[in-house]
Amino acid sequence: MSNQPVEDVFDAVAETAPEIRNTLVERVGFESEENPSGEEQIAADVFADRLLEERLLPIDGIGQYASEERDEIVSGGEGYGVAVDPVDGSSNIQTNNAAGTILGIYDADLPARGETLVGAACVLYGPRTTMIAADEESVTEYLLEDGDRKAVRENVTIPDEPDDHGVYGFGGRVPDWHEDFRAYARELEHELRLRYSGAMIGDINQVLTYGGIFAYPALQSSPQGKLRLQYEGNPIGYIAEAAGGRSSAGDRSILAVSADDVHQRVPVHIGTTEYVDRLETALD
Ligand code: FDP
Repeated sequence: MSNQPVEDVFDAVAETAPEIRNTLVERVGFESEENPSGEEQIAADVFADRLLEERLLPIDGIGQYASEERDEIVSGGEGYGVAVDPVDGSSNIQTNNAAGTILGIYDADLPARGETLVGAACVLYGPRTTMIAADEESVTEYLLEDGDRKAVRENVTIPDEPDDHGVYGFGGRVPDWHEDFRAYARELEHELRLRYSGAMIGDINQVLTYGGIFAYPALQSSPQGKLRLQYEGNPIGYIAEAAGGRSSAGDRSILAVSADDVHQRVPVHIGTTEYVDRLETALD
């Protein structure tokens, strides 16, 4: 049985995606403000955030809206909490490369553990606008056109034995990685092809298609890495696990990490089970 608020959120994202895509063309300038993580905001970040709040919060069964672009969680009554990264990979906009939108729908007050997720979705603004959406029953890839979503891949699963096409992509500067992570990356150089786009969604879509592993690991300068738990690590971890892969914060599923702050960061390792298992062994 489908979960109506979750379906309504997926519909609203499909309806909003063309407008966000247009804004990536029109609003590429920087704002004077920084977001709560201290990063520069582009006008598209702010616009997409307001649009998504306006479309998602009024949905029946949605009670809270949080996003990368604002300090406070907004309340709108009873229901699930939605945490959103309105424009993921915004630094790619300047160079005309891939960007995305990510969101997680939690059956709990935000900030919440990933184990309380009841749905998650990520939109990729590439040559085509697509959305991978997972709920408690399935993972589906949709083509988003004219405000509608059309399923193009049912039961998305991460290949568990990547052949020649398997990929890896790791964020952060190599000298800033911990030694054990660096050694693990060295091993993979012999097995997988390097793909790193600077937008998590672009890289995750490659891993979901070809198999392999994406990571933004703990850094010596930032023990929790860069990516945010509520609107990046958890939703993408949920999609990957629902697609038969694994997520890890280094020693356990990202979904098991306790949430204390809506903007907290988490080391992210996501992909084919074998590679995430090996990563955990390497970091042990
Ligand atoms: P961005 O800051 O451009 O929005 O959200 C964080 C993120 O992009 C991810 O999409 C991406 O994987 C990562 O940061 C890229 O970080 P680096 O520039 O450090 O590689």
